[in-house]
Amino acid sequence: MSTTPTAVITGASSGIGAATARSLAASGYRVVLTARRKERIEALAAELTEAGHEAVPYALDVTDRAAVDAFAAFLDGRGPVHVLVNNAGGALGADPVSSADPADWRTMYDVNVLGVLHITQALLPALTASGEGTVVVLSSTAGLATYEGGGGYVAAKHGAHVIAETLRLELCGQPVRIIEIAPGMVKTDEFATTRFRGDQDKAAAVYAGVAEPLTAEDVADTVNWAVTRPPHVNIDLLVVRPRAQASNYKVHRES
Ligand code: 8X3
Repeated sequence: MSTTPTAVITGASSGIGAATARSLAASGYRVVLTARRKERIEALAAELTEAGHEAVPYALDVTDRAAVDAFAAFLDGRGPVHVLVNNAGGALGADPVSSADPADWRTMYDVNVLGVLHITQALLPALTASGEGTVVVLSSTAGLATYEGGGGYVAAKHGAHVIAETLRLELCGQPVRIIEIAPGMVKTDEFATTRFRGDQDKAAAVYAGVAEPLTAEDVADTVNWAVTRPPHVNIDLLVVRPRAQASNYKVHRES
């Protein structure tokens, strides 16, 4: 059986997930790429394989518990899992609490909270079997503080933050560490566009005048650093923002 460590990345089809997959593959991990969009993860797996890395694509919706259990069964017998990067997530809408659509909140809770719960529960045996497992929860600065219009996303990301905090307590003494990475403003192809349902003007306004928002690669680099610390070192929580952002609502914009 291969001695190459295995890293599973959710939401690996684009943005931070894809960048994290590339980064961990370059660091010698066999990467298992999961996302709903099969063609995208197949293309990324082909790119990584072409570059001499080990990459396995597996189409998966983390909100579907039965599908997550089937994925865990697929991995079973293929060796332990060393790293799980819970990256799948996202925002939908920026409405005030008074008028937000509960359906958006449900969707955000499903992917940002239950998605993390499903796959972390399902892969914990394989992570424990590695003898030095690492669970990364990519939360957000929205998981630590609130802002107007953040409503449902802030609530969901607080949920992801609480999962990380609680798991760290519950797994203390077991060979699995829990790392939470909380990025602030990251400019990716899809985050703001998805949030504003394809409205490019609203999406662009999020980053307007900000000289250098973080990139997906910046966050991937942070994830890579955290997971490649020696196994006894636990980076509990790491907040990463662009220099131009001092808080979710204090952003320097050049006019
Ligand atoms: C993204 C950060 O400020 O859009 O997770 O909520 S923010």
